[in-house]
Order: sequence, then C-alpha cells, then structure tokens
Amino acid sequence: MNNAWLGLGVVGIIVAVAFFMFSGLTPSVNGNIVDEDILGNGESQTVVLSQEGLNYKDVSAEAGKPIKLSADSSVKGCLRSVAFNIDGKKYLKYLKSESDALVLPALKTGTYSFSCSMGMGIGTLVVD
Ligand SMILES: [Cu+2]
Repeated sequence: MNNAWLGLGVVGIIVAVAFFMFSGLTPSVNGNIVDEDILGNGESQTVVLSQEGLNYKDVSAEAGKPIKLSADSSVKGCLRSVAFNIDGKKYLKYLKSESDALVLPALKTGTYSFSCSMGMGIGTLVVD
C-alpha cells in the first residue's frame, strides 16, 4: 500500500467516524415535518419541564395523546437540550425558548426516563 492509498484510507475512516457521530446526534424523528406527522389533526397535550437541582422535576402526561414538551425558564444550560429514547427511536430537541417544544408521539402507560443530550441531567415522565 503506498502513501496515497493510506491517506485515502485515513480520510475514509475520518469521514465514516464523523458520519456516525453526527448521525448519532441527529434526531431520527424531529423537525417540523415529522412533528406535524406525529401531531396529525388530533389533540395533543402540553407538558412543561422545570429544573430541580441538577435534574428535571418529574412530569406526568396522559396516555394516548401526543405530547408537546417545553421547558420553563428554570431549565438552564444543557438541560434545555432534551433527549428521549422510546422504543429504539431517539427524540431530541434543543428548547431554545419557552415556546419551543419537543414533540413526542402518543405514549402507552408507563414510566419513561429522559435526560439532557449529554445524559447528565435526568428526569422521569410518568404516563397514565
Ligand atoms: Cu447535560
């Protein structure tokens, strides 16, 4: 293998690593179009997060209704970037202002844990 091929190989690895890093950070379900698909024409409910210490205060929601999750002004720093992993799907959004919302699909009864996108601050969503 000469140096040119070796160089190409290295570039290829860097591109592949960058791709996987970014695909990991990019929400698989997010953005306006998909949000609209989740919300449809049906009713949704709004859940407002607040911060308690370094974590989120527990929140609750009704089962069977899509959720618009927003964060009040008590939520600071990286906790404004909220990440859920539900049935293998990632839902992630940076809630820049109080009017931004992370849209979640209608959920079944259960307890769902979530975190900031770094996995540092944690919270619990109870659905019943
Ligand atoms: Cu964090």
